[in-house]
Amino acid sequence: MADFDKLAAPVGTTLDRFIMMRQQDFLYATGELSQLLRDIALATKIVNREINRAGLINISGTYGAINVQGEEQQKMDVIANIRFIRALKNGGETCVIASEENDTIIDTEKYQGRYVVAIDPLDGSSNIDVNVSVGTIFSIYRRMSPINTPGTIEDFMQGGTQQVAAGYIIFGSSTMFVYTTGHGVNGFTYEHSLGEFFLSHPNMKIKDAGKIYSINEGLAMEMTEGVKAYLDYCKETDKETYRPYSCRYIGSLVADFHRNLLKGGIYIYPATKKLKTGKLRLLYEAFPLSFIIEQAGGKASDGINRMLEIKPTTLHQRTPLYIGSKTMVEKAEEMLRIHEAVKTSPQPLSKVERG
Ligand code: P6P
Repeated sequence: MADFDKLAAPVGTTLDRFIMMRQQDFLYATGELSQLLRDIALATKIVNREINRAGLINISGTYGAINVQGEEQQKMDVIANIRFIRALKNGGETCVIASEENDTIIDTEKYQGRYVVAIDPLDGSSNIDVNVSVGTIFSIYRRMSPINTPGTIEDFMQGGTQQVAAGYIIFGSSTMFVYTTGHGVNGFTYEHSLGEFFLSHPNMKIKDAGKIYSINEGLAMEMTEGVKAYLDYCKETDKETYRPYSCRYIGSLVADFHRNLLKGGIYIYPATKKLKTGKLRLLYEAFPLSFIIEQAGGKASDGINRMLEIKPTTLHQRTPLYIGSKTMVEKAEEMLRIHEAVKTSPQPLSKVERG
């Protein structure tokens, strides 16, 4: 009977059905945001297929161009970018797109679209050649610009607290689609044989305290005293706070973030001597992951200011990123305050910037 029970077991809730079921959660429940999320999921399935056979169809390696980040584009960067842009254009709900791979905003010519999407189509793509997990990160806002006109760059300058949805896809040992619309975080695992995402991680929450820290310690000499003090803290022995922590750094933001979300931990990409405002991008990396981590009970900052309240000024601006378990991020922030002179910035008094 066991085999029969297994055969007859329900397959679970698909992403499509979950999005439709939760549609009433959205302030503007007219189905457009649901359709947008489905458009992203469709492109994800296509990208997933290509990543899984990258070594077989000669799409590993570099494309032979440098993107706006000054980074060498991988072939899969270009393919993923094309796939997501095309899916969003054809879906019709998005009037304008900001992509890590494009210098300027992308006009979809769908001026009825009420949403704008900022996306990192394939973060960590240089890892594909060595079979390490990679990911896509997206952030969605309602447009500010008038309907029936082209979307504008101001549509992307609303600030992290104005996101209506955010998510990531991790292409790893399994492919998962994780997203929030401000009503908790839910994770879906891709069933290749059915071509569907199924709810596998309902209502995801991060532990207040973990024992994993993720940072490129090879850059430690370029980091500030506060960060170095926190790294020393991570290595000290203290049973009450599970120290010494384990250092786990995959070199793929989505993979490190996802592991920390499931197990507890902190990911740090700080300011360095070379990258004075950090390496990671505010609009399509830090903001969406910060929305998700706060919805999961965690915390995200630039080391001083709440990440979601950072004021965006340019499309590809970078930011230091401290993100993960609440008490671990707070400890890192405390170390920065103790070890680094802080000066008031032109921002409101409640905001300070490192010296
Ligand atoms: P580094 C990948 O290029 C990425 O943007 C993130 O996915 C990753 O966490 C980080 O950069 C790795 O950077 O300087 O440690 O190689």
